[in-house]
Amino acid sequence: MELLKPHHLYQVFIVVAMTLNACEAPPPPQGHFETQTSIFMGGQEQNQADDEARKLSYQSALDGDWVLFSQVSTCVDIGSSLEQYNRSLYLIHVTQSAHGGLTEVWEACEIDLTPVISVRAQIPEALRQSVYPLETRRGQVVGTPPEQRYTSGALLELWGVVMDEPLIDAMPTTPADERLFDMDEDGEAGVTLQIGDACMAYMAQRRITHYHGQMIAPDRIEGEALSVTEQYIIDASAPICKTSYQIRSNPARSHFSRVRVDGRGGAINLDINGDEKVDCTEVQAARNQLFVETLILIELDHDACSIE
Ligand SMILES: [Ca+2]
Ligand SMILES: [Ca+2]
Repeated sequence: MELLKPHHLYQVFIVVAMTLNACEAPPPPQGHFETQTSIFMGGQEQNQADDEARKLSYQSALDGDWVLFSQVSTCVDIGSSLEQYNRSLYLIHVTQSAHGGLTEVWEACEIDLTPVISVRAQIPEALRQSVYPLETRRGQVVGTPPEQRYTSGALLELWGVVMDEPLIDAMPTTPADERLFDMDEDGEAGVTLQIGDACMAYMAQRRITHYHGQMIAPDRIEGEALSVTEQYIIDASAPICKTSYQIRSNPARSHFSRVRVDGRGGAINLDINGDEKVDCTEVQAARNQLFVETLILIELDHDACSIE
């Protein structure tokens, strides 16, 4: 990686904090997971014999609870071009209509941003709770198992700003914009993002994502994440965190994997406490089973963000 001048380091802090998107070409879908058996049986209580006997079956609809792991690449242009990943874990409750229309409620259980030059931006819990859950109503599933394709509705993640037409309207560009509001209720405009140990940025963000994929197993969908993020820094706790920077979407390196987690059709069942629903606590308790040993993280590659 190219060396950055010291003043660039702080610029990076800010960008990292703000950037919630992704940059490059993921391997083919099957490459992200090991075999189905190892994924869904590995950490469960069933013994090896049960695992081998376990069969997955296609359901008549996607209804139920799913976990989606999203790896979205964004290119950050600060002197040189750097790649940053937003790796988010969503818990999604799906209702499917007879024609395949999908209503999906998205809870963000985790939002992790990769560090930029060793500085990591963090999403405070107050921010996360103020934004989610979100609902999309324009998703769709088409085709007949096992040849089914999925598209999500536009997942509109608006932080600290309201819009009449979120897909179309321009982002605020001045602190006086009346669409900005103290969404996380901390007394500061917009939402507050922690930028390493350096400072807090008070900002607004719009992230629009469409997930397009195909079912590769009765309990699994994989595909691409088409995502664009825009940010507006309203203010900051220190001047160094108040500068805005250019970021670029990078769909070629943005990917998602999604698994059913409600036990239907032989899928893993994360409803540990038996209350007929899956929550983020249960998802996070099973986090290692779901992804760490089976999912290939797309590694940062700053060269993938270079502009020839
Ligand atoms: Ca605020
Ligand atoms: Ca439960």
